[in-house]
Amino acid sequence: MLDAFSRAVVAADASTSPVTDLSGLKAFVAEGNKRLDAVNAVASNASCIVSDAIAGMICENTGLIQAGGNCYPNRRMAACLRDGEIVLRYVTYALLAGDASVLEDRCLNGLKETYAALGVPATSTARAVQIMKASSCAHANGTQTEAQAGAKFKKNRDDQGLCNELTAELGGYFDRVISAIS
Ligand SMILES: CCC1=C(C)/C(=C/C2=NC(=C\c3[nH]c(/C=C4\NC(=O)[C@H](C)[C@H]4CC)c(C)c3CCC(=O)O)/C(CCC(=O)O)=C2C)NC1=O
Repeated sequence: MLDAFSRAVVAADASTSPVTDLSGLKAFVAEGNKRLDAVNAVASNASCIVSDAIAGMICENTGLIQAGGNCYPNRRMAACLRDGEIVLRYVTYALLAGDASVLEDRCLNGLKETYAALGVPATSTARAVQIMKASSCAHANGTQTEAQAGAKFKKNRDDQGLCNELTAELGGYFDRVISAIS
C-alpha cells in the first residue's frame, strides 16, 4: 500500500535518484486540510450515500429484489449493502492517502472474478457505484442541492465548489472501481 509520499520515494528509487520533484508533495501538504475535510464530508455521510445508491439501483431494476434477483433474499440484500460500504470505505482511504493502491490491492483485486462466480451483476454494481460517485462528489465539493437531497438537505459547508481538483480525484477512484468490475 502506497500514499503520495511513499509513491514519490518508489518513483525516485526506480530511477536511482533522490526525491527531487517535490512540487506535487508540497501541494499535497498545502491542501491537506481541504483533503481531510473532503474525506470527512464523505465518510460522515457514508451510510446515507450507500443506502441511497443501492435503493436507486433497485428502483431502476426491481427484478434485483424478486426471486432470482441477486439482492433476493434479505441475506443477499445485506451482502450488497455491505459491499457498497466496503467500496466507499476503500475509496475514502484512497482519497486520504492521495493514492489508489490501497483500493486496488485490498478491495478491487479479484473482485470481478468473485462477482462473476457469485452471479453478482456487474452492470447493476457499476450503477450503484456511479450513484455513490455522484453523491460523494457533491458532498466533497459542498455542491449538494435541495433538488438532490430532498427533505434531508443539509448545507453544512459554505465553500461550494472550492474542492474541484479533489473532487475530480475522488471521482477518478470511483471510475477505477467501475472499470475494475466491468
Ligand atoms: C475487502 C474487500 C471485499 C469485498 C469487495 C468483498 C466482496 C464480496 N461480496 C460478496 C458477496 C455478495 N455481493 C453482493 C452484491 C450485490 N448484489 C447485487 O445484486 C448488487 C448489484 C450488489 C450490491 C451493489 C451479493 C448479493 C453477495 C452475496 C452473493 C451470494 O451469496 O449469492 C462476497 C462473497 C462472500 C460473502 O458473501 O461475504 C465477497 C467476497 N469482500 C471483501 O472482503
